[in-house]
Amino acid sequence: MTNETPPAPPAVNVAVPAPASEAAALQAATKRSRRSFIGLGLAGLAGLAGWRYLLHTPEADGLPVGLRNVLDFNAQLTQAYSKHTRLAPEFTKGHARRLRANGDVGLGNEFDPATWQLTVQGYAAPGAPARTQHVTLADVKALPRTEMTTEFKCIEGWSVVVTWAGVRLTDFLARYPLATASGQPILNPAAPPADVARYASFVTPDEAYYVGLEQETVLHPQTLLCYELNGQPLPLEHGAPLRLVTPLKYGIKHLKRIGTIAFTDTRPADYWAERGYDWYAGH
Ligand SMILES: Nc1nc2c(c(=O)[nH]1)N[C@H]1C(S)=C(S)[C@@H](COP(=O)(O)O)O[C@H]1N2
Ligand SMILES: [Mo]
Repeated sequence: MTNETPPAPPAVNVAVPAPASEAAALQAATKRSRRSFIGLGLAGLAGLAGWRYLLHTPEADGLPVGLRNVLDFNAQLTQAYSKHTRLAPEFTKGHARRLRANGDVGLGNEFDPATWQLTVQGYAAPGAPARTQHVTLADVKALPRTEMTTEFKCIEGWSVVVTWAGVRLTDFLARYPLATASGQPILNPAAPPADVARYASFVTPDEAYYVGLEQETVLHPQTLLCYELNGQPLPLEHGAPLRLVTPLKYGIKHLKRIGTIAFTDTRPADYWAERGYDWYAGH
């Protein structure tokens, strides 16, 4: 399929119901994220309504007391929020099911997986020389292996639980430090260096399919470069030798057959965003 049709009512393809604990975890996660959004929304409204009052209270630390309180509250809020980096629910491997192949833009036959290399274009500050590195599949497989069983959701309205294996993008960037302008590695993704590129772009070798990710997703622990699906080497139609997996986003972002990754400060072109879908494609 090369066409995305408007979403049908969500249908979850899990043949066996998730055990109580997993189902409960999923429900709790949904409630939690809803609550935090409501909380942030109310805080925003209160901020607007109280703005004039805050600026007319007596001073503390050279700042109106009201404003000082708000700054402290905001710092707490930011901390509380980023401490709970949202994770997609994970399942036990027994819940994994077959994944259909969907979307073949950029997967033409003029391609030899045996000679494939990943091209990585480092983030270069304006005026600085470009840094480009070529990485083989063996190089990628030599990095720490991460496995996860998550729900894959296509924007067309179907979803299926599958097991992925590959390398975390952050583990890749610890070894190939191309996301920072200075070339320093990202050792702690929760507190990245100040000069990390704001975006990464992923493009097929023939440049026909392309997606962009914002920094938060680049650094997310469940963003993987995958070479295995359901315990088998990744098949060509699913994006061999290497594909992107990011389970907080719809399938449109899971680019198959990565040719080039580039780090940039400008929002990269995105195949389906150009065709009317949301650029972030989160769910
Ligand atoms: N190169 C490439 N990657 C792609 C697509 C595509 O057309 N070309 N389609 C996307 C869409 S819309 C979906 S739903 C998933 C499907 O992945 P699968 O074929 O492994 O199920 O791949 C995504 N990645
Ligand atoms: Mo899709």
